[in-house]
Amino acid sequence: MTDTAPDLQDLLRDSPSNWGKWGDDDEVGSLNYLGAEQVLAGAALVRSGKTFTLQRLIGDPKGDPVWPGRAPAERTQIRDESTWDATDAPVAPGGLHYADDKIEAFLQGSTQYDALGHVWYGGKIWNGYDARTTIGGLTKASVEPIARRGVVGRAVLLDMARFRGKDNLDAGETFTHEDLLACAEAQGVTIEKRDILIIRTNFLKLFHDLGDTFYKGFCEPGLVYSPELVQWFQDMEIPNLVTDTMANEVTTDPNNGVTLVLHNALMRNLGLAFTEIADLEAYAADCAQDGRYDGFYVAAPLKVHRGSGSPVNPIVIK
Ligand code: UVW
Repeated sequence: MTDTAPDLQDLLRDSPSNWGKWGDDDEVGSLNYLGAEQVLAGAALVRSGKTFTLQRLIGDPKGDPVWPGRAPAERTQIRDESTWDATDAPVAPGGLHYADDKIEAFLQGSTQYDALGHVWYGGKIWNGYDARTTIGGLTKASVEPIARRGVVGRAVLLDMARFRGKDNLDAGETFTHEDLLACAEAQGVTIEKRDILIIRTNFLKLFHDLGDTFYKGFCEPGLVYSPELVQWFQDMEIPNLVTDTMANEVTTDPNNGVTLVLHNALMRNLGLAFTEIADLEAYAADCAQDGRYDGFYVAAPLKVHRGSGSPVNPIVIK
């Protein structure tokens, strides 16, 4: 926070809230907007059978982009053919050999769903639960209820990089809901109520292009807070925001100096699910080629007890 940055409690004092809307015990928030009608509308978009997986590779030989303070996943080989070079190697009847490995990973260190209780201010997380329910692992609004439910519906890709005629958006570059609408119009697609929004910036291309200097003055591009933007998300009943950046929004709001305002205005207050670090390249190239920017989206993070997030490999089917 800069010296002059307002407190989130003051900035978002009059911001809309969905706390209590789906009951006092709700833990999946705006995903409640995705009912049978939305699933069927999404499924009805399947025409070509083309599928696109949106997860970035874990253990990319070129490196895995992670939010500052997190480390990329480390995979360790536990057993492989060399295990059986040892004289005390395990012997299975029939001569079975096998490979085993494990990863040590931040649950938010790859393409991921955030739990609704992942961020907060003022001592309260989503739905008004006490922030102390996060201590030692989330007992409220963890990623587990999202994982149990799954996320299925109509998705619209908004290719902001192509719309702005760029390979990738620049550090700190912002856009608003009005820009999303202009992008949709240029792409010939309509954003409907309860759509899952997928936004492409291709910013993380720079992680590999720039190497060590990538994190200097770190500020991702993305959506920027305004009361009108929050109200638009509320009116449109958007259940899920998916982007190819680490945090789905401009890191530091250029208008007020606050970090990750929308995590709070959209996730904490409205209950919007956030999906981050998606790989949208093959999918976006196909949309640009066939001109179809809507598709059937299916995703489920892993069922991690008390987890504040979880890796995911969403699929879009056209
Ligand atoms: C933070 O909110 C710090 O991280 P993420 O971008 O994973 O939501």
